[in-house]
Amino acid sequence: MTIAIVVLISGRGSNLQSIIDAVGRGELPARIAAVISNEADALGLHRAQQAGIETRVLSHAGFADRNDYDLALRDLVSEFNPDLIVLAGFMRILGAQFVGRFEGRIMNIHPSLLPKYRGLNTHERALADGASNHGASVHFVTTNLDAGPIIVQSKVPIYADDSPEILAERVLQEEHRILPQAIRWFAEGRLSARDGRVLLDGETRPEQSLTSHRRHGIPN
Ligand code: NHR
Ligand code: GAR
Repeated sequence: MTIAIVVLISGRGSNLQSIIDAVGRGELPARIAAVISNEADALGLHRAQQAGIETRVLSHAGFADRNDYDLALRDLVSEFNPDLIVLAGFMRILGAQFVGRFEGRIMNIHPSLLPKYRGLNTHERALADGASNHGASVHFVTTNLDAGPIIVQSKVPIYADDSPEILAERVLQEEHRILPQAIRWFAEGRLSARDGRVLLDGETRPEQSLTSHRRHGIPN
């Protein structure tokens, strides 16, 4: 069985690329039915086209309110009959009209160790706090922003001389690993969201299932 995925993006699309590559290597029993961006100039749209994937742009700018955009996006996504919707650097908050339609079938990659640093500018905030580690989370999307049940996380160290950009790059490498991993579990029918919890192989997922980051191949 191959599942159909719709990927929502807003920009660079490196996480999208990690999915395209995993599908290309035969690691995901999935096909990307469409890539949809709310930004017309998103680099990720070119990545999709290169891979022969259908693209659509639905700009939020033309809509009077969030609800109208949600409805339009819901209808556009529905045209592709996806089994799973992946937010991969998608920068618009989605409301109940959208989320309700696809309950338990939307996942997001977020650049922090949730529940820490929901929302935006996570790397700056982790550095400002003097945190010693940071990371990325894949979670199911609910109407509570960045608060849906966590599927998988990966932790990276923060070093004294880190800039937000260097830290973002370290986190991004982990994103590119855990997002395809989570999609693979879903595509294999091993992963679901039930009653606000994540089930993997029939077992409740521990809320913080951390994998450790290795720098230059040396375990820390
Ligand atoms: N929607 C719901 N309902 N739940 C989530 O968990 C969502 C979501 C939509 C996007 C991604 C999220 C992230 O991983 C995400 C998770 C955008 C904003 C934001 O404030 C915050 C979090 C995330 C995405 N967006 C501004 C807005 O007004 C716009 C910012 C901009 O355009 O630059 O929507 O971080
Ligand atoms: C990624 O770091 C992703 O986690 C983050 O934006 C970047 C997108 O990169 N997502 C958010 O901040 C969502 N609000 P990409 O376009 O190269 O995948």
